Amino acid sequence: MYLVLIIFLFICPINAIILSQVYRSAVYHTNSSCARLSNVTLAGDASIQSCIWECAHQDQCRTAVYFHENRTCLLYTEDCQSGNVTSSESDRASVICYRRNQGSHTECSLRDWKNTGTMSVARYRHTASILSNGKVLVTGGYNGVSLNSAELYDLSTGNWTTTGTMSVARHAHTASILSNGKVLVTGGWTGTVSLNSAELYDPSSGNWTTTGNMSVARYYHTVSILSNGKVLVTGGQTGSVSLNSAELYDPSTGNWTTTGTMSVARYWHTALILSNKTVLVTGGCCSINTAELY
Ligand SMILES: *[C@@H]1O[C@H](CO)[C@@H](O)[C@H](O)[C@H]1NC(C)=O
Ligand SMILES: *[C@@H]1O[C@H](CO)[C@@H](O)[C@H](O)[C@H]1NC(C)=O
Ligand SMILES: *[C@@H]1O[C@H](CO)[C@@H](O)[C@H](O)[C@H]1NC(C)=O
Ligand SMILES: *[C@@H]1O[C@H](CO)[C@@H](O)[C@H](O)[C@H]1NC(C)=O
Ligand SMILES: *[C@@H]1O[C@H](CO)[C@@H](O)[C@H](O)[C@H]1NC(C)=O
Ligand SMILES: *[C@@H]1O[C@H](CO)[C@@H](O)[C@H](O)[C@H]1NC(C)=O
Ligand SMILES: *[C@@H]1O[C@H](CO)[C@@H](O)[C@H](O)[C@H]1NC(C)=O
Ligand SMILES: *[C@@H]1O[C@H](CO)[C@@H](O)[C@H](O)[C@H]1NC(C)=O
Ligand SMILES: CC(=O)N[C@H]1CO[C@H](CO)[C@@H](O)[C@@H]1O
Repeated sequence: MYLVLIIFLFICPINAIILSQVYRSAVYHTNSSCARLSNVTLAGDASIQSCIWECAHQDQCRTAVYFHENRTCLLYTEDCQSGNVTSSESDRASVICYRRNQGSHTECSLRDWKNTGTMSVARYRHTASILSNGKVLVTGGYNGVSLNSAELYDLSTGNWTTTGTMSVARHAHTASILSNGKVLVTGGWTGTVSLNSAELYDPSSGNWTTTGNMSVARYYHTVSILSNGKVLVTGGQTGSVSLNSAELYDPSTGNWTTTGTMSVARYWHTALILSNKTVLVTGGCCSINTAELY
């Protein structure tokens, strides 16, 4: 039986958050699906201190379990003394219990779904972007008509407020955060025509300004912010025609230039920036299994 009670007190120096106790060896299970925060396999020379550090730096962590054999650190939202984290009495492990200060106390149920503020307008095929100030900007979309409105979500209150209106109603468009903090909205569909226009949202004023037009009107396209700050737009549809063209936006001039075309016309495809800074484009409508690099 492993239930040896090893009690030692550990005062965490970080942010004065925590008093913790490490108290026994066993494998621990939790019976609520929301309770597991993450598991981290620590580097070869890592110790239990690294597991404590991981828990200390996750706001919701209240229990950490460190497996000595494989140096795996599991983090839970549940209080280890609640009875919801239970022992299976097998492998050698240490359980770290955190008692967080008042105010940082969180319940497992935070991981469930709950309602928050309601937008002023119902919308789909809209965009949502996290601004550098932490607020969320939602733009355009469709709800029977194409929308030009935009709203801001304030996570500290859970409320939405309307903000500046785009010059054009659009859905199936894109929104991207530029390195200067502004939001670039491109293209889209009005319901009757595809759009070549682009607009910039300034979070500090809540205003929109138009910027250069793309050379091609497009919707269902992709946008990637390149490491040099320029913005790559690929493919999409114009009217009912699928596009293989790509264009670059320069935020310093507000102008677009065309760049190399893809080998295949694509819409509803994906574009990702790889760790070596090339752009990987995959698939697209319809039945395209090819991928290409920019
Ligand atoms: C580490 O060991 C524990 C106990 O044997 C096991 O439950 C866990 O799955 C292991 N983790 C990994 C990542 O292998
Ligand atoms: C145990 O988990 C259940 C469901 O997640 C929760 O309702 C209950 O409050 C938890 N018990 C304690 C003592 O935390
Ligand atoms: C889950 O934890 C609660 C609270 O400790 C307990 O009452 C319940 O029986 C547990 N459920 C299962 C399936 O272990
Ligand atoms: C958020 O909205 C609710 C409901 O309209 C209101 O009662 C509350 O005062 C608002 N909070 C803030 C901080 O505006
Ligand atoms: C920009 O925002 C400011 C402050 O919110 C407002 O006074 C001004 O009228 C706006 N300008 C435009 C062009 O919308
Ligand atoms: C962008 O295109 C629209 C029509 O699609 C036109 O009205 C507008 O003047 C153009 N803007 C610029 C900056 O060229
Ligand atoms: C941007 O485009 C405008 C209008 O086509 C042009 O007058 C201007 O010279 C361009 N700026 C740059 C830096 O290319
Ligand atoms: C990045 O990775 C791709 C895929 O392996 C490769 O084709 C490309 O040459 C790489 N680019 C650079 C700059 O290393
Ligand atoms: C023990 C455990 O839960 N391991 C999981 C850690 O996370 C990886 C990836 O999320 C899972 O594949 C492991 O099963």
